[in-house]
Order: sequence, then C-alpha cells, then structure tokens
Amino acid sequence: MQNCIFCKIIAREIPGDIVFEDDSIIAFRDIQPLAPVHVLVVPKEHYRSLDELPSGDLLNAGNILLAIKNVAEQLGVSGGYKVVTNCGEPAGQVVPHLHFHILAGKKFVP
Ligand code: DGP
Repeated sequence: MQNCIFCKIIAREIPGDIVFEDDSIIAFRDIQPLAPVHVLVVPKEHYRSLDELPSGDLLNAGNILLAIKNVAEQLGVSGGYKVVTNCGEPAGQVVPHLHFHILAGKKFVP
C-alpha cells in the first residue's frame, strides 16, 4: 500500500534490519527499541490491524503465530518474551499495518 512505511520495508524501498522473511511474513528490528530485543513480525499483506484480519483467514493467523514463535527461537529468547499488538490509535498504534512486537530482555515497557 502506498505511503505505508512497513510496505516500503517489505518492497525494499527503505531499509530494514530484517531477521526473518518468507512468502507471507517479514520480521525486522524496531527502529525505536523498547527492549534489548525488540522485533516486529509483520504479515506482508496490508491489514491495518488485527481488526481487519478476515475472520476465516486461519492460514494467515496461524502462520503469523508460528512465525512469532520461530523468530523468538531464532533470536534466542524462547521462554522469555512478550508479544504485543496495538490495535488502533487509542491503543497506541502508530503504524497502521498489522504487526506484532516481540519484546525481550530485562527491562521493557509492557
Ligand atoms: P505501534 O505503536 O504498535 O504502531 O508500533 C510501531 C513501531 O514501529 C514503533 O515501535 C516504531 C516502529 N517503527 C516506526 N517506523 C519504523 C521504521 O521505519 N522502521 C522500523 N524498523 N521500525 C519503525
């Protein structure tokens, strides 16, 4: 989608510190980390937030969940991480492209 910063990272129009990628999902380090490990897991298809993920889309939903688990494992934080998605501006969502924060380390903002 035009003017979406995460779509631009996916399309390699702007740089991202990518730690994982497959056909439908990408994960890259957050540019403003709130924790020693702070990675965003992002479906490549543009949904504004979890609210927009189609109810029947179990494939996407399951793939995202498994990607989070696999990325956490790859980052070496299995057993000690938090997953957060901000759904809508009132919840603090700034980038309107569905993404899941993986946060790990001694100190992080919940
Ligand atoms: P949220 O508040 O859930 O929408 O979080 C958006 C996160 O995206 C925030 O922690 C900062 C991060 N972010 C914003 N712009 C960029 C960018 O251009 N590159 C990367 N890697 N992260 C970004």
